[in-house]
Amino acid sequence: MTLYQKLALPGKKFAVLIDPDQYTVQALIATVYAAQETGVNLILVGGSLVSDRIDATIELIKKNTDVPVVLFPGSLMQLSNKADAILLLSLISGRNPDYLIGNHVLAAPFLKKSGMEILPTGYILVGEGNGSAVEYISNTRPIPSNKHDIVVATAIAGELMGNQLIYLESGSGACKTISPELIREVKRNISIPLLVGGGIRHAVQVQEIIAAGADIVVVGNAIERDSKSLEILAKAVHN
Ligand code: 1GP
Repeated sequence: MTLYQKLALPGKKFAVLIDPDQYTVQALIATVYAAQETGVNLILVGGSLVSDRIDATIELIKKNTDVPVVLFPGSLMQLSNKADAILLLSLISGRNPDYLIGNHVLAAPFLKKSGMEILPTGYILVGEGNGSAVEYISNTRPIPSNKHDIVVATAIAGELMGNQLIYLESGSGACKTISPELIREVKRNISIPLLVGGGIRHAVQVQEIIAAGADIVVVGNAIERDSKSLEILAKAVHN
């Protein structure tokens, strides 16, 4: 069974995002063990700016767990063929051609050769334009969070264009997570799995996001800051 087929199976999934720069080797191994123990479904690896070698981080993770490792590349510098799969992100909330096709062309020969599973993902940045790292680095504007109709239309377009996943992103460390109302509306209008991430810190937020229809909840920052939250948030997803 491919990873995508597993992701599309019924049941809520929990993805932990590892930004290699934010972990010591020891902390990374501890987090990976905790991920394995608590039934984390995916480990995403990436960040807006990464100075550490992605390959080494992925190899270390894979040595310590069999949880699938998926690249979540912030740029072409974060490509690796060591992961199980890659979120091939199209930043469809934005209008920067590099993040819609340019980088994909540059990466395509490498990705084809890598043999990794490719997960085409419509990536939708939502927020008030308060300067998230994704917004700044990608040089795109997010869709304002009260413009539900535009977010929904963007998600529908993402699916119609052949993406296999839709990712609603409010930006790493965001003060406001994607609202349950917006998740509900997007979910009602698409038939592919929906990832939601950005600013999720508490179990109650996870429960609301899951209840609204998210299929995969992504958490990075909260776990970097406090390793105990991994267990609490994983329970909130799976219970
Ligand atoms: C960022 O959605 C992810 O791309 C995770 O966000 O780091 O705020 O959990 P956090």
